Amino acid sequence: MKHREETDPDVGTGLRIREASELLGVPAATLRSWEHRYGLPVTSRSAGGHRRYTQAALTQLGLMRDEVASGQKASDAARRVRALLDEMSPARPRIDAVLAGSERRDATEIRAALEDSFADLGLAETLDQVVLPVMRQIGTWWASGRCDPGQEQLTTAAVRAWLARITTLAPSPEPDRQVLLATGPHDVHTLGLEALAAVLVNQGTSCRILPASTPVSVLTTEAAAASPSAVVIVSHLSSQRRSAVASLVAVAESGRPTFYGGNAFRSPLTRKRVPGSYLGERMVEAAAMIQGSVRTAFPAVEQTSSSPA
Ligand code: B12
Repeated sequence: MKHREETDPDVGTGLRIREASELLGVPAATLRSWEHRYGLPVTSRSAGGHRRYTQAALTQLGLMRDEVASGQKASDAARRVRALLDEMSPARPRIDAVLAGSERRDATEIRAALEDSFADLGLAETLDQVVLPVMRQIGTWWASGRCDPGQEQLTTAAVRAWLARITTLAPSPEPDRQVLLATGPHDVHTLGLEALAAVLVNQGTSCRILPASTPVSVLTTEAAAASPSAVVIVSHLSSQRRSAVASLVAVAESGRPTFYGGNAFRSPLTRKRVPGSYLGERMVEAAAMIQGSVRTAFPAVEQTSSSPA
């Protein structure tokens, strides 16, 4: 008898798991486990819900296989693969320019490098290919002692200031489509939210970011008062994931479209029984998911704005 996946009429883009497994010489169960444990790669799914492996996913898995074959523990291999992918990115010179400013502790240089990247690559690519890899690198340097708290804080402040500028300079968004964004109750990592807000605002959706470490009570009060068309919760600290899930539960109970993301939810195991939709790793795709729900909530506004003049 044929496997259900083989008879699935929906052929999405990319290889099926069996084909990827044969091509890479890695058992399908191992491919599933790498995705579950390390989010590597985050596969797209067919309409029938089956994994599809794109060329980019196969490249990541090939690197992972080689790292593991060289004797690395799978968790260390996953870390190295992420670093290698950043190295291979065509945005590498832009990343290096921002990091050079960071090493010189020059906030103006950091912002100028981001501005150059924006002019060259656009907002989406600058966020996903430059800003996030830079922050990951800063995190790695911080953890290894190469970067002290002063350098980390200066870099974070410069990046946030640039994001604020990009957001402020965007054309005025639709006031009746608001997305409410917050961190978990014990998490101060707002930068990812600020990056997402920059994309949403530039797409015409207004955003309100609540102050860091938002208590559940503040979140629910604000959500009830503002009636946002979507709520986003981000958490980076694995130790504080539970409290972020409590925020998600509280918002989801009110029936509002709820989304979440961040390092604390990277592996699929951490997303089990979490209410709401996981936003994934890329800001642009996350914004597209949210815009989808905003459009459903405001179909009339969408029709008016997209009809020919
Ligand atoms: C900047 C930063 C800070 C700043 C935050 C400033 C701010 N306003 O945001 C400051 C200095 C305040 C800070 C404090 C701390 N931090 Co900190 N911080 C970081 C750093 C360098 C970047 C954070 C960030 O913006 N990440 C976003 C991107 C760069 O992360 P990413 O891995 O690429 O994320 C992927 C996905 O999760 C997803 N994603 C991430 N964010 C979002 C957001 C949205 C909306 C979407 C859709 C997707 C998405 O996309 C990415 C692509 O795959 C990270 C390093 C890191 N790798 O994240 C550490 C990091 C998150 N911090 C860490 C720690 C431990 C701390 C402190 C506890 C340190 C301390 N001892 O004081 C405190 C925590 C305080 C608290 N209660 O929250 C650890 C967390 C470890 C863990 N897994 O729990 C990290 C990972 C550093 C490390 N290597 O150990 N931090």
